[in-house]
Amino acid sequence: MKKLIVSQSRLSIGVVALFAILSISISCTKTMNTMYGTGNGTGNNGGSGGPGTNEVWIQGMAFNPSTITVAIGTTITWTNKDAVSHTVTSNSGAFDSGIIGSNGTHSFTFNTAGTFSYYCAIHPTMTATVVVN
Ligand SMILES: [Cu+2]
Repeated sequence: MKKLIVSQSRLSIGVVALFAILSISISCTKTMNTMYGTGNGTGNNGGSGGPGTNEVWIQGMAFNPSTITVAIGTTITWTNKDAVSHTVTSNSGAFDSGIIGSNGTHSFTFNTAGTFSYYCAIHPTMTATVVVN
């Protein structure tokens, strides 16, 4: 009888530990989404080494910020900080930069509200979003 009780309590500890691990990993995922999902539309002016307002840097094979939110009529400028060429290509065909060489820039004015997904045609795993409202 005593042995049975011991093994039951071990089982409950195991179940509790499992739930604790699960909830920790779930909250980690949520934190990651918060950190990387929304991006930073305002950027960092003032020489801190990040993209300025209405700017997207293409750096380290990624668009930074990955989501930028602007008002209708805003011109966004992409700057290629990488050594390799990239493109800024709309999934819907709304815009396409063509090849942007290293240190090159491309600007586009968004006159229509909406969510515009885009990617790099050379490296299609590079994806990002412009939200216009
Ligand atoms: Cu690319």
